[in-house]
Amino acid sequence: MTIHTKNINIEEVVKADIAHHFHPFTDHKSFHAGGGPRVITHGDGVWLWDGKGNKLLDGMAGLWCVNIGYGRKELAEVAYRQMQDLPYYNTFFKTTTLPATALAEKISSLLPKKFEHIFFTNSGSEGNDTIVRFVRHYWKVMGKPYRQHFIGRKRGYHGSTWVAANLGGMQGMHEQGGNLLPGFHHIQQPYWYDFGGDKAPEEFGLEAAQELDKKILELGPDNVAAFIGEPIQGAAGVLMPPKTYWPEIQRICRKYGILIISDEVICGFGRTGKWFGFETYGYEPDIVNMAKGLSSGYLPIGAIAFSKDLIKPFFDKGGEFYHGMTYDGHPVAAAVALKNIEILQDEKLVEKVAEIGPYFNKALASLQDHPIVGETRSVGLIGAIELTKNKAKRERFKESGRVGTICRDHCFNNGLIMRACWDTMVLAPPFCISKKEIDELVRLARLALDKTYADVKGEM
Ligand code: PXG
Repeated sequence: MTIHTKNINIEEVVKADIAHHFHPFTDHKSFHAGGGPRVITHGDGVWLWDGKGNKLLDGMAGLWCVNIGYGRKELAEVAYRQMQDLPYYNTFFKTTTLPATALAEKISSLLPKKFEHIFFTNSGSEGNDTIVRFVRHYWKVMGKPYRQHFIGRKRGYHGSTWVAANLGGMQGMHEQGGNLLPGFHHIQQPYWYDFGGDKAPEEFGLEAAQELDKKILELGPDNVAAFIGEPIQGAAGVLMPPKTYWPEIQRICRKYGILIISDEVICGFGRTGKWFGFETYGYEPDIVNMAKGLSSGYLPIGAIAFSKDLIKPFFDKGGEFYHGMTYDGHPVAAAVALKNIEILQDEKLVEKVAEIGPYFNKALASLQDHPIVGETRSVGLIGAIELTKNKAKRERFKESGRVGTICRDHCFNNGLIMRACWDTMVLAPPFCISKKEIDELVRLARLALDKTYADVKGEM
């Protein structure tokens, strides 16, 4: 491994970072008071190293994206070759490059037959912005310009650009950026742990889906353009809907002729043990948004699949979709994504996620005896651990997010990266994780839970 950190003074890097780097999703006061960033220098498989030489098990695959794991030289080699052949050309104005076309064909081959066409973006947020423009324009082309409204879920995460943030249901984000945009609505999430009470999860799933029916009737069915959902709500805390939820959502959308958008930015490309989350949850969307796992995060690239029914009017009627970003289908990112998919296929990594999923589930379930663990859940290689004050009542600690942050910090200090979404600890390790590494992950998680318990015992 070539690691270019030998001659680097990490203290200098930290100083420079504090002086010049304005970070996303970071509390700036505690960032400065806490001594600045942890500098991640290199990675291999499921492991990362920081500038102080600490080795960390990355239970989050970066930000839910490094699915094939760190240190895959093949991707670097493909990028190097493509940069020499053609570092950039655009896909506007009836032009393409070899990797962009090959990737569109490849993504289409992984999806149900009706998804023949792929639009490229550079991130999940751009994908969702693109989808909103496309869908509203589509309905106009179809002679129904009044179909303007989008329905998503509370705490749904669809990105950080302003349209994507409106599409999502994160209150904290809505409070920053001025007036909310018109036409975006959010229904309760199908989160049995918090909202299910004494109901069986399946019954609760059906009930949660009825929220959509109610919202559609409130807005007027003809005014609704689309429903958007993540198969599993990732950033909300890996909220896995009961099995009954998505088929009922699909039934309701079909009843009113409303489009279904599956935001597969986290679930896509194998995370749940199938290529796409909609396969795991038994529904078929009209539009699929993808990013993250498409390139395993090695380079930024996103993609949207539109069903042929949505594309056809554009072919029939002509006219431009006045939309596109300079780097759509960037040849180097596309070449890397193609290689990433080739690795997923050749090494049968999606099948591996399905195979190791039950082991991961059982390993997480072994934490259920812990006094502050209220529930563990997972599918494939995405999971969560609920922190609770009272197991039987599924009671939350005071000040949402405080105990989760304590636990996250203990994890970090113990050599495990596990994220906290409020007081839900979440995990999405790289697909190359071994059973031995899962055991180690759970051992480190238990250690952090023990330390967290010691900190908050007095409140229980
Ligand atoms: N949709 C979903 C479902 C996502 O999870 C996006 C869209 C936006 O993608 P980009 O590439 O624009 O970031 C995401 C991104 C977190 C966290 O804290 C989650 C994401 C991004 C950053 C942080 O869990 N998801």
